[in-house]
Amino acid sequence: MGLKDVLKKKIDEHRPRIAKLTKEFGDVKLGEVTIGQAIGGARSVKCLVTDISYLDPVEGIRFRGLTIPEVMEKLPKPKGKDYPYVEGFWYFLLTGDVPTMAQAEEVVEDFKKRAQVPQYVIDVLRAMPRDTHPMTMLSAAVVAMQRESKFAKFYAEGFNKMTAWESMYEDSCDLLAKLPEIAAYIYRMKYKGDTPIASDMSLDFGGNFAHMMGIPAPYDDVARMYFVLHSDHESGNVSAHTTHLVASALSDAYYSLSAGLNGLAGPLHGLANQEVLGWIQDVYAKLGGKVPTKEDLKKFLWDTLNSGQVIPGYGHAVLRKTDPRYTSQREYCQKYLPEDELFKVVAMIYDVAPDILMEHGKAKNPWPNVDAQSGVIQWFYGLREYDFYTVLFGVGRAIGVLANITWDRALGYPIERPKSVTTDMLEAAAGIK
Ligand code: FAM
Repeated sequence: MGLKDVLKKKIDEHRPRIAKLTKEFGDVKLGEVTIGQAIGGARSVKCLVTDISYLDPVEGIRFRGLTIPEVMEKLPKPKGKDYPYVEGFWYFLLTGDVPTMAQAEEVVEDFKKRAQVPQYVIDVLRAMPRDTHPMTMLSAAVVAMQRESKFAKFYAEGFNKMTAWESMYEDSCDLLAKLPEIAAYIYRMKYKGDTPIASDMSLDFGGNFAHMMGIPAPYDDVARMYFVLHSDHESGNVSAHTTHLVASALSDAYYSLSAGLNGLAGPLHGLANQEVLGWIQDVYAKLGGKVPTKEDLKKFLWDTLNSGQVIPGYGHAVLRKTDPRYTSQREYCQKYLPEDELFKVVAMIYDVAPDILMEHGKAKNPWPNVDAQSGVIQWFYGLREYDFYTVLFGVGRAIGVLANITWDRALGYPIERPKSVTTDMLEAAAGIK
């Protein structure tokens, strides 16, 4: 059975569970909402459902029940490589089943048929001023392709709720398969003297991306690792939630992903990774252009905090321990770039920052998040244009959010519509008016 057939079987099995919960247990309470949560970004309010990933505050992310090390170990990998096929991971996120090598390779071949980027998308990118942020280019390229949407066509020709997921699935595969070329085209056009590299259809998602970026192995494995690590972080984060919200209006995958990417482009979300690397280099430069002593670094971190700034790459809205996505990248660095000076600074920050943040006493989570490490690896392999880092995050994030909106359509989730209240109402609820 191919991916779509396996998915159909899973969807048929899952639908009665949602129907039963809605019909018989719809009034069961999951929690209550405080004034603090209503004002404070709905933090921890349980009002979203996804089975693609779950973020435990202590354990970190699990994809379809597997931890990051388990995913890296169990999923099929290209011959001689350390990290799994992105295509096999897509299979896994959609179905919850670890694919066999044959199943993963079937998706690799399927993606090759879908990968060609229409010329008009290239024309759109070329028409934009070269100093446009690469995230703007990525988002524009995605929404420009909306005319290709099979879901939009399906809707226009007579919508059927039971089969709507099929065209959402087709759009999601089409879109995902094209993202490596779009991202690499933006990179080569913008930063490498307008020298795009043609796609090599003999390669998988990660391999072809590295090839089109013009960065030799093991960057293909870095790309696979990076895309898997950034794919999903349950549904409440800005990029995932935005994609889901827009799709809930029956907007297609192109509209929805483009919107999600716009959220990812914010400095408190995906853009943080470019900021973290800038800060680490600043630490390095200000402390003499060499790996500092622990004492000097401690003083620098205290000065940062005392001047009212945050320690970039540390803290998280949900997590309460070291982000396993950080650990995974740290292990990569320990294996492949242990002598790199920037990595040594990053490792030393990890040694001293948590204690300092605990003593400082503000941050609920003194441990590093995914962004504390990722720029260092990209920098090491010659990808030094910080602005582009969020695009890499965006290609990875697309895997998770597209799997989610395919399932949203399969389970017939309705248009999202939380309720707002006025400040007067909050004051009345608080008993002060
Ligand atoms: N350094 C210093 N102070 C920090 C801190 C840090 N790394 N993280 C949090 N705090 C402070 C925070 O500013 C707040 O202070 P005020 O009460 O004065 O406003 C207090 O601790 C409580 O914040 P929190 O509840 O622990 O964190 P939030 O859930 O509000 O915010 C983050 C979460 C990630 C925005 C925050 O920890 C932060 O600004 N970290 C540094 C920037 C960063 O690494 N961003 C990457 C986010 C990443 F996960 C992603 O989405 N890509």
